[in-house]
Amino acid sequence: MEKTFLMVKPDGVQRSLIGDIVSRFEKKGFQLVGAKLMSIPQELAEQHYGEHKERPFFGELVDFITSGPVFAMVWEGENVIATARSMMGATNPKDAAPGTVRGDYAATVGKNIIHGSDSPASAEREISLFFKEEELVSYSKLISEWIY
Ligand code: IDP
Repeated sequence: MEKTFLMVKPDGVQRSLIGDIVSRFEKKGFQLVGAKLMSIPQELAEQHYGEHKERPFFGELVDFITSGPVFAMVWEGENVIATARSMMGATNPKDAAPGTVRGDYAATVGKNIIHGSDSPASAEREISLFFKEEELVSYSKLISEWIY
């Protein structure tokens, strides 16, 4: 089963959106297999956003993601990587469709509430950056046979 890394960013935590966001993915039928509220150390933030190192907003991005606690999660399900991205909405909330997390709750690209891995390679990389193997839980739910 595919896994992805999702994270409620500091703005989403401050705005009390953890429960709503978890609920959306649960109701969709995905399964939570790891979660923690944490403060991101500077070095982890720089690694996580390493692909944006040369972008003009990199410093701002690292400052923002380390500015308060985040809620880091690993979700499991069929096609969860791509489906979670579409449930998050476009990176810039002005382009995000209503019904998506960013479309419903965010107003600017710098404070867009949620992060989600954009490919199988980034999911693997980000899960291992944020979680130790023993922090992920493997379990089955009887409801799965009504989803798949
Ligand atoms: P994603 O989060 O939808 O995958 P990325 O292009 O990987 O989007 O960008 C990472 C994060 O960097 C975005 O979620 C957003 O918070 C921030 N970001 C992207 N473009 C800009 C920008 O032009 N100004 C400020 N922040 C930006």
